[in-house]
Amino acid sequence: MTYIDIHLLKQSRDFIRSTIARIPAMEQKPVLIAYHGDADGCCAAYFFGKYLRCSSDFYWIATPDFDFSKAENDLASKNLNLIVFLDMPVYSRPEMIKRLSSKGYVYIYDHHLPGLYKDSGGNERVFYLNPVIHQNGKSFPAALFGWELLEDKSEFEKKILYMALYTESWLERISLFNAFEPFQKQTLKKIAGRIHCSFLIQNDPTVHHALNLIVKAAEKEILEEEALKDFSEYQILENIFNLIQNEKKWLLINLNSEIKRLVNPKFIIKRIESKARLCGLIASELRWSYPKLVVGIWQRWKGRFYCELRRGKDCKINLASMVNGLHGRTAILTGGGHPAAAAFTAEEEHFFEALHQIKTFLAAGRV
Ligand SMILES: [Mn+2]
Repeated sequence: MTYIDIHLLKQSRDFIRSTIARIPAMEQKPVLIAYHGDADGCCAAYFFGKYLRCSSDFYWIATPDFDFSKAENDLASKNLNLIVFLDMPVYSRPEMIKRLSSKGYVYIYDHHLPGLYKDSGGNERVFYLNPVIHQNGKSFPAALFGWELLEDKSEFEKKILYMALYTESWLERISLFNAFEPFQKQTLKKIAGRIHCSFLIQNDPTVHHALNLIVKAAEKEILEEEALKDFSEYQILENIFNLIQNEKKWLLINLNSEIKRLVNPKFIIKRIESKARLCGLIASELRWSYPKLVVGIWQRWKGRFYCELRRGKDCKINLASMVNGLHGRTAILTGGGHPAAAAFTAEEEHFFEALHQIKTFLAAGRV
C-alpha cells in the first residue's frame, strides 16, 4: 500500500530514471537537488539523493523569501542535466522553469497550494507535481513523497520520515510508526526540532548543516542524541535551537499579555522584534490558543518586512488565497503558502499597505 497515488510515483520514477540514463558516464555532478531548508525539505532532499543513486549536489534555496533570482543564476551556471526542486512554491516562477529546462531536465515536487497543478505546457523536459489532495486540505509533505519514491526503505529511513512528518504536523495521519517506542519517538522529535530550526536564522545558500547532519547520520545509521553530539553540525544546530527557544519564550510572554487586553478580537495581527526570523514560529504557536482566529505575526528582518499568518484549527479562512489576493493590489516581494499557513514579504513602503489589506480582508470575514 502506498499513501501517494501509485501512478504519480511511477511517472516520477520513469521521468527521473530516463533522465539519468541520458547522462554521459563521464559527467561529474550532473544532478542537483534544490531544497527548502526546513525539516520536510531537508528530509525530502535526503530521500531524493538516495533514490537518484548517482552523484548529486544539494542546493539550499535562500529563505524565507525563496531567492529564486539568485538561485536561477547559480543553477544556470552549473550546466546541469537534471535539477530537482523540492518543497518550494516554484509554480510562481514558470519563466525560470522554462529557462532552466532549455538547458536540462527539471523535476518539481511541491505541496504548497494543494490542488494547483500546472502542467508543463507540453514541455517534455519538465515534470511538475503538486498533487490534488483530499486530506482536509493538507497536502502530502515532500518527505513523504521522497520516502515513497524509494524502492527499498530501511528502518533508519522510517525514522527520518518520522522527523519530517512530526514537523509538518502529519504524524496522526500515518500509521507507520506504531512499533516505535515512546522513548524513541521523544528522541526523534527532539532531533527533528534541531533539524527544523536552522533555516530560521540563516540566509546563506551554501549552508547545509541540517542536511549534512542527516547524511552523516545515515552513513553510520544512527539517530541517537548522544552519538549525534559527536558531529559539529549537531552542536551548531543545538546552539541555534536554544537561542531560538529562549527568544521565543520572552516574546510569547509579552505578546500574550498584549493579546489578553483585546476585547473579542476578530483576528490577531501583532508585531515582534527579533534578530531571528521568529514570526512564523510564534504565529504557529499562538494559533493553538485561538482556534477560531487568524493569527498574523510580522517583523522586520534583514532589511525587509515579513508577515506570517496561521489559522486556528476551527477557522476556515483560506490563507493562501487571501495572500494571493494581495498580488496586483500592492507590490509585495513574495507571497503564498498553504490554506492553513501563508506568508508575504515586502519592502517597507508596500508592506504596510499589504498589512492593511489583510486586515480589511479579515475584518470583512471573507477572502
Ligand atoms: Mn517546507
